[in-house]
Amino acid sequence: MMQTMEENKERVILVGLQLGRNDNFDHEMEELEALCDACYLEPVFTITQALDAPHQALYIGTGKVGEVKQAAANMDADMVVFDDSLSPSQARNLNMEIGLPILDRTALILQIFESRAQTREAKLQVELARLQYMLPRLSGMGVAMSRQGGGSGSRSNKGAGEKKLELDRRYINHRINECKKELQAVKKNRQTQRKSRSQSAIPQVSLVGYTNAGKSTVMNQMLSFYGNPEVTDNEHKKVLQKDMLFATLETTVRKIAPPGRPEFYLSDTVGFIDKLPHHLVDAFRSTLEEVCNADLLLQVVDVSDPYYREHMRVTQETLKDLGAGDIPMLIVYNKADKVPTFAGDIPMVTSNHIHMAAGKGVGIEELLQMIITRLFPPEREMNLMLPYSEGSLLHQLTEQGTIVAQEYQNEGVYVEARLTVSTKMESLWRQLESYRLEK
Ligand SMILES: Nc1nc2c(ncn2[C@@H]2O[C@H](COP(=O)(O)OP(=O)(O)OP(=O)(O)O)[C@@H](O)[C@H]2O)c(=O)[nH]1
Ligand SMILES: [Mg+2]
Repeated sequence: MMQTMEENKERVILVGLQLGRNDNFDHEMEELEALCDACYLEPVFTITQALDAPHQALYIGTGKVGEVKQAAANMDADMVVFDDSLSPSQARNLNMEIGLPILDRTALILQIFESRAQTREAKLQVELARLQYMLPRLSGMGVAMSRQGGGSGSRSNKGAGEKKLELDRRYINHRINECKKELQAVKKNRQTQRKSRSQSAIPQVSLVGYTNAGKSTVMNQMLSFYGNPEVTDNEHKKVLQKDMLFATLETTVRKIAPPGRPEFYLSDTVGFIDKLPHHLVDAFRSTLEEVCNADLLLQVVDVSDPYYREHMRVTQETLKDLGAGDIPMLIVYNKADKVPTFAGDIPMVTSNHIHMAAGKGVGIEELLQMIITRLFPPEREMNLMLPYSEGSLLHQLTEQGTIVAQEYQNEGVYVEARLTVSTKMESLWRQLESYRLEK
């Protein structure tokens, strides 16, 4: 089966444009190859150009277009793949100049998402993103078609092509609305499930990070070590982990219940990538809502990837985009077994990061301990005499701590309370200090 896939691979020319001083360019080109691979396309030749700004009509310079055309003929290529997103008119011009189908990075990512989508929701989300991607590109095609139809462009005298374009556009808009409506319904259902989870007071932890970093592997190891003992089939609760881009497209939430220790929910979701098309981010917003509602994020990083810092930057930016930029986070430097300097010395733990190897089951216990310390910081008791003028301080303590006993006396309010010892509470501890009865 795989054999035939290999044989049928379409041959593509890769074209990359290095803009200004882009240090990340090599990485982007390598990633483009990996994206092609995931789409069963075989890169047979690469052409790059350095420019200060993309050519407005053709993205690359006119001379380069000739070079691409020549290379495509020499290498018997089926398509040309560009490294960034092309504007609809650039794609159309390039197609006319080169005479082969033109794909850009966005189209590749859409295609991968389409082939991976399993659930109704994921399928709808990808379809929505695809339709939104097509809409402006349709009009590009329409210009050519309306010329064929001989239409002048005036309202009363439309060419056949232009009429067809309008019908296509109407159909796409109609389908966009249908997708949105269906998604709304699916979303409601999931929100109800999430509501019951968030009301249960069990904290929620979300795995996030660049695609292929090992998020699903961490999830599966947590399930193997500490899956919910109430369900006997933790094996069935596992998610797909695989060495490919975007193995995961759905959000999965599982309960982690380590014996004798507090439980929490852990969610695994779609990974991020540089220049993730914004239609896709928008379309997957509801899938990613789980992330926005988390009490703690675990950012999984493939520390063996030479570009892992770049991946962390992209992850941080995407989280910010989603409105999850301020949620507390632990950094999981995964695949440390592949880095010679760490290999003999894992797991390695500090207060907010860990070097581990989820794939080898190394560091899972340590990671669990870090999560629990973060989610359930230790509490200390205190006795206070708060003057009546400190009403707002008492209010803060009621909100953020636990009041064990409280009595209104002449000199003020006598309070016995518990408050967590954590950096978040530092300022409150400081303000309460002078009213404590015993230190
Ligand atoms: N060497 C090594 N490989 C690992 C480790 N953890 C995960 N892997 C491998 O890395 C690949 C990707 O793992 P996944 O868990 O599917 O990655 P993911 O972050 O869920 O990826 P997407 O769902 O595609 O975004 C798989 O082939 C894993 O077996 C590790 O600690 N060491
Ligand atoms: Mg995954």
